[in-house]
Amino acid sequence: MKRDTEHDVEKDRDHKRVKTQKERKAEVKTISLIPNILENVSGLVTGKLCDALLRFVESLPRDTRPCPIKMNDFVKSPSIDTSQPILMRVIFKMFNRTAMRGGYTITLKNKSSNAYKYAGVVPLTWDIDTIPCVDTLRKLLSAHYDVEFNLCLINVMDPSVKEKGANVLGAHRDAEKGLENGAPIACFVLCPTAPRIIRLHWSPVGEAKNRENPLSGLSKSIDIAVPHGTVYTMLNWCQQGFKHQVLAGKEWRASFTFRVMK
Ligand SMILES: O=C(O)CCC(=O)C(=O)O
Repeated sequence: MKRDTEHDVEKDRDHKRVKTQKERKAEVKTISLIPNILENVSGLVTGKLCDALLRFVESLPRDTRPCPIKMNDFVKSPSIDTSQPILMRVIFKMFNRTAMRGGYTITLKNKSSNAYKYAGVVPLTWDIDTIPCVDTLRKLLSAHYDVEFNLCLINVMDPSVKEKGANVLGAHRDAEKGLENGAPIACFVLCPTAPRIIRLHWSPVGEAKNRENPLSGLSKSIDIAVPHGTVYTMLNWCQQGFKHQVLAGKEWRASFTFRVMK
């Protein structure tokens, strides 16, 4: 079949063109998923459960001490009350430098599952099943995807916290060794006032380098506004193909990210 008509060449050129900010903004609402890589599930979590999760997040204490003090006892011998989960900054070493994960995080896991690590560091961890609303969400998602989610990271981003990185989550992939290969990573989102933008960057590693960019070469990244009370799920080789990030926003947001530890 003859393909290189003038029209096709025009079309290709158009596709390869770098998008303007205005065009990217317009895309946010229209591109909502990538088949078999990213999906948005609405209607799975009832209003009642959503409200319970919202109340739970709002009731959580935060480690509000200055960063250098937080750093000293993120892992061991905490000098704060850890009898209940507390939102903490995650601190770890990367390339011999101290790095801090964006937002405030709580790590929850099932009693029987292995510990989660950030660059080799095991953070303070609480049991999922001591928090009934989170455990209900875990069971719902496990049944939906037919896997046993056994780890949940709660992440809160809040623009009213004037601490570096407290309101964003930088581009990263969840390629931690301890995770079950290829299992979905499901993320339930609370953003009662305004949705935040999730950005997915095409950044293939390993075997994904042999794959075609599922964004059809249109773009290196896509922006997605995930609505309040819905779940977005990274499927199959999403982690190998893409990095994901949460952009800064003007309104508070929380997420519950469920993973399967080996
Ligand atoms: O909050 C989100 O949407 C993403 C969370 C995330 O990427 C993570 O927990 O690693």
